[in-house]
Amino acid sequence: MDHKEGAYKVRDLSLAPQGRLRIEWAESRMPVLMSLREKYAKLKPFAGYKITGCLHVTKETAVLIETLAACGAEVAWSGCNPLSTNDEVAAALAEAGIEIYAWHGMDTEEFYWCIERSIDKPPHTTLDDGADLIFTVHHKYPHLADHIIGGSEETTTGVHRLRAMAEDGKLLYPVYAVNDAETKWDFDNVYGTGQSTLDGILRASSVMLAGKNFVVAGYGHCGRGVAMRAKGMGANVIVTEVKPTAALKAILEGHRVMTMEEAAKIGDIFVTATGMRDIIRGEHFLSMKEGAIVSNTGHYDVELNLVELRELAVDARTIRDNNIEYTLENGRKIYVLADGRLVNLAAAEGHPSEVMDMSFANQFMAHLNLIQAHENGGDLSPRVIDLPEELDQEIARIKLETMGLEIDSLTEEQVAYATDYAAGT
Ligand code: ARJ
Repeated sequence: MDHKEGAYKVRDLSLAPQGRLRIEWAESRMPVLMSLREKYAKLKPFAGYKITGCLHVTKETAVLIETLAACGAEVAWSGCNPLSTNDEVAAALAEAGIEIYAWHGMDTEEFYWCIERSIDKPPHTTLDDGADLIFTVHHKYPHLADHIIGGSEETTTGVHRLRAMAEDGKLLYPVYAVNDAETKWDFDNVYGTGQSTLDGILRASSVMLAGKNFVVAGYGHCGRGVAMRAKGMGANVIVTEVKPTAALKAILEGHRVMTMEEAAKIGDIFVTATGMRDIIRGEHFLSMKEGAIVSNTGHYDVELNLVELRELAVDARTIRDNNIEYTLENGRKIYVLADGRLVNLAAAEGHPSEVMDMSFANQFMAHLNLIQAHENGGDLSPRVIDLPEELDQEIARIKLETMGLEIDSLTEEQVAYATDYAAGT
């Protein structure tokens, strides 16, 4: 492990050149974020501010980190999942002088050690995916909140928890719900998760999807994307849900809907995307077919109850990277991918750069808004804040432009018609 006290801790600094190539590849596919870099690198709006982030250390995240740094920020970073760090990318960031504490395969104690090092020098803003950094500040170092202007949160699970915290009056500073921007959840969560989850399952298993019973637990935005792409590959998709409207959407989309108890008996491949714990439990593992493949794509590793699985297993061995074969008392074999951690980031590279481009443009703007509110006496009361709708349109507009696409605009008559309450049949 390469560790320079106070500056970085990564797996192996000599991996930096490979990491740099990956980052350059991502840059070439992230035109919106790169255009923000070009625009604000001249103005240096983050000069004099420290931004601490806790988000998967991938090539896309590196483009965000280096954009913040190019715009004047002092950046410190840790990964938000023990299995999602790309060691090459982490090395390249350390070599570029970023304060980074992240390596693939860390344990829980090391995970929190990394977060704590990233706030040894108090940040002005925090950037989370899953809220572990902001919770560490709130639960263990609440005095830091006096120094912190605000934060941002990347994902659905994190935003849910922060809203609950705000309702209880426990939130100490304002947090932008980046996840809730349309150019985040309606793209990253759907098309990003759809592609990267299948990518992770395929890298870890290399199985044929066509003709398989593919069970998706949870038909939120992430589950919808996974189901759509699995269907496109020829799988027979089965959806399990607890929410009536979500189940209805799944059935009208052409998927089958049933309980997990029923799905467990016939599924070949399982993916959880619910944000809830214990979706697949001991009783389900026991009723599965020989050779069933089980994975999770939700943020936390609580959706598969692997404690119960391990109790039921008489044998376990790693059969391929990110794929453990459990032999049950009943003689059947069950394959668990990426230890039940988010399979798209642990077994593949996460969402493609093209979609993270928009998510991270929102992140960048959230921090810019916080700093500007701080400098201009804006409202910084503790609450969960939505990004403005105009920003979604602006990000989508730049994205379309970089894709070489043009769209129509309304004529003056059409604009007037839209609000003309005298018009009718
Ligand atoms: C960094 C990624 C990537 C990637 O935006 C996505 C989200 O909400 C997550 C929940 O933890 C994962 C995050 N994500 C997906 N792909 N973050 N780089 N390539």
